[in-house]
Amino acid sequence: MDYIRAEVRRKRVVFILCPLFASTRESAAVAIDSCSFSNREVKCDGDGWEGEFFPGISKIKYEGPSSKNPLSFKWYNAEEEILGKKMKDWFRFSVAFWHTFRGTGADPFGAPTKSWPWEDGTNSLEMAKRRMRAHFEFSEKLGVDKWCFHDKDIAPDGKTLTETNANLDAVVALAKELQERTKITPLWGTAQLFLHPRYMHGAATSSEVGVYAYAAAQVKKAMEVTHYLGGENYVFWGGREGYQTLLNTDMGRELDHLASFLQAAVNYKKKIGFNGTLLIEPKPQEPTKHQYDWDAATAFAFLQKYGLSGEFKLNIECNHATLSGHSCHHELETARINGLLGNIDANTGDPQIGWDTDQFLTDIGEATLVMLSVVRNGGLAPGGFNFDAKLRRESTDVEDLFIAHISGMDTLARGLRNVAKLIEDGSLAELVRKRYQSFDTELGALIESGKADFETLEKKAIEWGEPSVASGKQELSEMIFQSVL
Ligand code: XUL
Ligand code: CO
Repeated sequence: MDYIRAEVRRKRVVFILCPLFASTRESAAVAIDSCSFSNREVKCDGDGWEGEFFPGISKIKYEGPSSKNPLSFKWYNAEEEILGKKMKDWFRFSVAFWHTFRGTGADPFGAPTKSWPWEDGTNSLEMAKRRMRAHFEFSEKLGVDKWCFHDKDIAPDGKTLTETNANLDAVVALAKELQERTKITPLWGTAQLFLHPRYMHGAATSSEVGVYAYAAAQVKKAMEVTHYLGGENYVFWGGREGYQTLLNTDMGRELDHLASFLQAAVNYKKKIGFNGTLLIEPKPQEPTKHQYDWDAATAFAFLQKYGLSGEFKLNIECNHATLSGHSCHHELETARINGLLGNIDANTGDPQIGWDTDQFLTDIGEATLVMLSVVRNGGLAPGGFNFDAKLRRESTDVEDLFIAHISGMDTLARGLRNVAKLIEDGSLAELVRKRYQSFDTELGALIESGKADFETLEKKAIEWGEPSVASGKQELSEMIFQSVL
């Protein structure tokens, strides 16, 4: 299975395509953004890589459940129609640039483990461009036509904000060119407001007004770039919007600041004509002890309090859901019944590990529950499924990047197929309908229209006497659910 590594050879082009800029690598990389494409041969001036990044892998195909080929889909068949929609339209899968192309395998106890052939160990602009080309080739071969990014993982920082923005523009220009050729566009973009030490107290909730302003400038630019690339959503994940101790924290003031920040984002979005959905991604903690967007219900209450409900939806991440003590299904349903289900960061945690392990989802039962919410929601568009998931530290072959995504896509595809079976069978929906049928009555209608006062209800209680209480049929519901897996 390690044949790719053997086949891949780092091929360096020392600016033969661009003699004008041959003096230094960096100057060539800054000046040139154009690539030429022919029969999969991609040549880009100045990024030091010629030919394919994944030469041993061709476009991943659907081969059906009996296939033993790890580089094929067994359950995900993009064009197949299920429940009235093509599978690709139910999912709208996206590759997360930060995990797949910036994930190093490092953990708090150990050094990076990945050594992808295209990486040269630097965070240069040249490297950023080469990596971007690798990303588009990867997604095209995988058959995924969306991607998600943080501003910081696609381009290196400069010495000043102006230089940083210029670096981002240079990489974005290349991304735009690659997008035009591949038809791969951003599901969402975001600003990374948690890595740099300036954000140690938070970004929009920092105690420093200068940091608040800097974060605003960063979000402004990231929104512009997402808009320019045709992104369909924009995400706010408040990694450091929270506290370590309430003893040194004015929580009320910080939440007011966060609301002002998000309102300014709404205003700017309208100003630049960006029609994408703004998404809040709840997470209870990590890196802070307590994050303000704890879970879907907390985020909803926050949006309501500050009059922002109509302007935002939620990006539910399954691993964040379990960190907050809920199931992913609970978080999805909470978002859905409040009209807030906008996107899913598709991943899972480990049942024994208490932190955000960001694993690819492989549990078919879990995937079926996820898809139950998605189908009830009528899909996610303009949102989709972003694989906010990473290879395990110990998975170090290039092909593992493909296998992980294929496995995640197949698992969710099985979930969708199972939901179709559940719907066709109809007995679970019938069980739920029957459970509430006492409300399909005159009194039930009065209650559900909010018109039943306590006097009327007391009269009924006296008239009817002790109510009869039916079985909840939990085991039967579980039996029906199991039967489709
Ligand atoms: C962190 C997380 C982020 C967001 C984007 O737990 O999920 O990657 O999805 O900032
Ligand atoms: Co996420």
